Amino acid sequence: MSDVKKLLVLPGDGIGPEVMREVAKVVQWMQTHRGLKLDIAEELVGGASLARHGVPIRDEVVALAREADAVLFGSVGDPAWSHVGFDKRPEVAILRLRQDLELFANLRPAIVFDALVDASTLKAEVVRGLDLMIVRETVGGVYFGEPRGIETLADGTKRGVNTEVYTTPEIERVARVAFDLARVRGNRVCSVEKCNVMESGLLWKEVVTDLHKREYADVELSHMLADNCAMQLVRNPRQFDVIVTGNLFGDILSDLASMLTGSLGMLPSATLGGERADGRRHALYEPIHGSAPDIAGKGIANPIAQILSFAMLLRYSFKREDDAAMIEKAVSSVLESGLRTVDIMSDGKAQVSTSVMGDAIVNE
Ligand code: GGG
Repeated sequence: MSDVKKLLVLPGDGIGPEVMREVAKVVQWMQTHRGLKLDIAEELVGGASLARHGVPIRDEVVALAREADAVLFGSVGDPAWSHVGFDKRPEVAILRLRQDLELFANLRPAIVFDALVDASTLKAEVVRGLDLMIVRETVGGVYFGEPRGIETLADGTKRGVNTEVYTTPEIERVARVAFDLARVRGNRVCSVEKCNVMESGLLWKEVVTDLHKREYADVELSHMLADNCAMQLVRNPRQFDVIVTGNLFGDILSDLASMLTGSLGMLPSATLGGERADGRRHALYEPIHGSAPDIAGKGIANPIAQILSFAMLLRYSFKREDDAAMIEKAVSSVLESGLRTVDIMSDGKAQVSTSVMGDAIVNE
């Protein structure tokens, strides 16, 4: 087997290309100093692809993603395309990659760096040491369930429909990822749904409970309604180790959790999926934040979530734990030194641009 890894880079829209430029510096450093051998391809997705090719993602790009050892994704979303139908929205790029490569388990770690306890929305004593993993299901649920669409009724009013659908295998496979992760972390899983009002939530709870009984009785399992979970994350986030939940709740709860760490610009993610032809797993790495059109082009975006996404790529896809840990340590040291992008700024710290933050992490 060749030790050259195929990496597909998809910067996307808005701040996506800006923060990806900083990752490129880290990638270059790893190639020069750590013997990382990469065959890198870069392609347009999202609004950038719509503008050039008329589609949010081309079939050729999906094929490249299928062949790649890992995909490093930026962010998609562009207000210029907000008026168009769903099949022509920039976000279709990421939804299609998740579906076509069966990227079903999105790992979203929310970790509070010691240097950033004061940047958290919560009091330092509530968040210090927080290390939480949200496992979000990403190819099912209300994002993809049928029927869906907007129809015009006989009286001229319109009706918008989405449907939450989950099957037993879909729930089991993502729960398995959560239980396996818990075993090498704090050994606790909290399964989150809304079984008090939703049939899909009832099935979710039943399937997770059965799987736990059959295969994971050694892991502590609890269940929580999604609304209660949102409240508990703000009240006492350290009660959680691994949270496993559906597509929509996972998206919302992880954005909430990001503010416990200081900023949406701090949270990376890994989305793991189906088997490739060679038996290995497809995987895509992206920050949880979107394209942030309001700050795009200003050189102030925080590149840390994108850089930490590359660290997750090294850990999960390339099995380079030492290199992943080195990047995380560099981020921690730079934050300790007092450098801050504007989103994590607090009194007495030095506000720096996207590229100065990237350079500082590489130097470290
Ligand atoms: N890097 C994440 C990103 O680009 N998000 C855009 C988005 O809206 N994605 C849909 C989703 O993840 O729910």
